[in-house]
Amino acid sequence: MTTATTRHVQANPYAWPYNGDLRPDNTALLVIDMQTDFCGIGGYVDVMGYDIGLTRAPIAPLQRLLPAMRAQGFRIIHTREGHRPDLADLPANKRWRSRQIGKDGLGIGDAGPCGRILVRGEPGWELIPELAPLPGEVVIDKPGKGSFYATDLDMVLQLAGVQNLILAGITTDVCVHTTMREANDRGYECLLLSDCTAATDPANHQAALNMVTMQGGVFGAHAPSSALLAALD
Ligand code: C5J
Repeated sequence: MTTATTRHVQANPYAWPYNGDLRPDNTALLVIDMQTDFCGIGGYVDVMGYDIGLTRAPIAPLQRLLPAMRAQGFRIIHTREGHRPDLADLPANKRWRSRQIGKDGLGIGDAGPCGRILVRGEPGWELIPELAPLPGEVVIDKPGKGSFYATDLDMVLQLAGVQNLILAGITTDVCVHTTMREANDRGYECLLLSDCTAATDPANHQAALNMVTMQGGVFGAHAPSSALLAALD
């Protein structure tokens, strides 16, 4: 489809979106799992021994991007990974694997420095205050890595008429990539923001970006947030 006015982000491997139809009415920004457990002191990623300086890198670019997108009326949706306090939605293998690396064998559901790890309602599970949702912005609670699995995200996007999905948050190689793949299979036109995402391993971040661009953009495209801001200007 072509529209009277077309707008593109200079992205890799193609100018995004493919049809140039980029509007607040048909485009949402999905901010994935910017929770203390993934980027705060004493959270899950910290307990696992990873450098939270890496997973905190998207905060500053997102603090620049969010006001610009909100000012133009773009829909902002946030996600949180987490489990019910009784852990009824935590697969045994996910719990077992999470205990293989954590300090003192701590894993998902166990009490850590920020409360029970990745359990809904605990301090570590909260979205970080620097990127707190505004009133009225949808927050999706997800038990898995993908944001579509066992959530109403697809329904929320469909009812809002969203066709283009811009992905930000952490971690690039796990929850962001899983979500991008899920979204791609559902027909959403996806853009991953390279500086508004991060992984616990910079090589994995780069590999995740490379995977997006295979086969002419098999999952969509990626670009720095500066390219998106330039397109919205
Ligand atoms: C992980 C996520 N890495 N949000 N979750 O376990 O990427």
